[in-house]
Amino acid sequence: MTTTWYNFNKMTSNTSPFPFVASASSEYNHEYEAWRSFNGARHPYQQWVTNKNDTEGWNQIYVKDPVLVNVIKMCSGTDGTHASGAGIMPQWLEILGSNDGVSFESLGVFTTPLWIKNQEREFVFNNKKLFSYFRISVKNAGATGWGVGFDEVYFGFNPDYLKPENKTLILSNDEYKKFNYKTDEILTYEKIVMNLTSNSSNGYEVSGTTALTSAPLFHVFDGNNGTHFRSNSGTTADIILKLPTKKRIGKFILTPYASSYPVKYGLYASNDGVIWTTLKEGNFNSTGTYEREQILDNKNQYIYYKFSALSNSGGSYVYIYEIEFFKTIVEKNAIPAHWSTVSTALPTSTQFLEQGMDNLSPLLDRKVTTFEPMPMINKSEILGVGEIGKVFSKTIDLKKYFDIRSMKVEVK
Ligand SMILES: [Ca+2]
Ligand SMILES: [Ca+2]
Repeated sequence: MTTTWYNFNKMTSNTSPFPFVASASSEYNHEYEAWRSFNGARHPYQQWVTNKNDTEGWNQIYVKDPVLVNVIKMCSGTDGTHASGAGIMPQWLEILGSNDGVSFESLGVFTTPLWIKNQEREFVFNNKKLFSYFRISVKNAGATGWGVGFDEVYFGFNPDYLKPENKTLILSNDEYKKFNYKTDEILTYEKIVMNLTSNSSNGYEVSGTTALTSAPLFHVFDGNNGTHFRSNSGTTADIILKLPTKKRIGKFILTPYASSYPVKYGLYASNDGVIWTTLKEGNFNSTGTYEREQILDNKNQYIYYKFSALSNSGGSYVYIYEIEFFKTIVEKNAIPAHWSTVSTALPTSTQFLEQGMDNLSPLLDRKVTTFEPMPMINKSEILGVGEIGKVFSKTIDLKKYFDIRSMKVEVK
């Protein structure tokens, strides 16, 4: 299901519109107040930043009616090079919720790579509680002459992000078993250090589109963000890298030149240099000279990888500073769904509550109580002809089942 984003990002001051209130640990100056991170607009002068040189702080919003939030989207500004733009963004953040603005509960802690301009990152956390205050605590390494902050944060809810409670305890073949959901594999990435000094060096081979003599192909693999490749002519380019040995490449980062950089791109893999498998195709949708990181859904090892610039941002060349490839390392394998044995003996009540059922208290709590005396109604008219006596009745409907332990009838 898609994420529902709450309509909080409409603030025009720290206290408007009513009843929203934004506040922060500190504010750089009147152009960088707390509310500017909840105003739906992006830098310049549309973001919150702490006091100069602070490396940590917090910003919070009060939204009055408690809501369920389990994802935030944090955005950087439109300024990529200036410290006030991407430079103020946090490398560590904690999301907290509160209903009194005093006592806060931690909902999630994250670390992030460095930010680039115009970037949006979503942070998902497992929260089932409603809150009316949301605080984002942030830290960074310190942007020269600036503090730490963020341009915009949106708050959302997605039911898919709610982790199911595992209450699957069953008795099967004299064993108490529970169901274990599928887990994803955990991947990390390790940079392949190439530091090429020619198109054929260190065991690597680079080929592709004809390059300008002063800006050869291997410049994108020389580990230097100041040296670039420039195609001789044309708005497309191919750069083919042959590795010394097969590797599972799972990520690449492209550092584009300031102009004529790739916009539409493809990343392909091959083991013979003839038949190519598409690993990813897409568009770099922002401008400027910064890194563009792409994760690849690649489960195989290949010896050839090809980056193709399928269109460029203008001009009749393709310029690229650097392409870094990263090898995938599987930290933890995926585990398929399965049943596991919890106990061969009758589980304890704690095990039942944790793994087999919800606590039904107070719904089914039992207590002994005494009703107020109730007068009965004379129903003697139901007696048939010739029958002698008196009949009294009273109907009690408590809308639920209960035991009658004793009953006392008094006749007055
Ligand atoms: Ca903003
Ligand atoms: Ca380079």
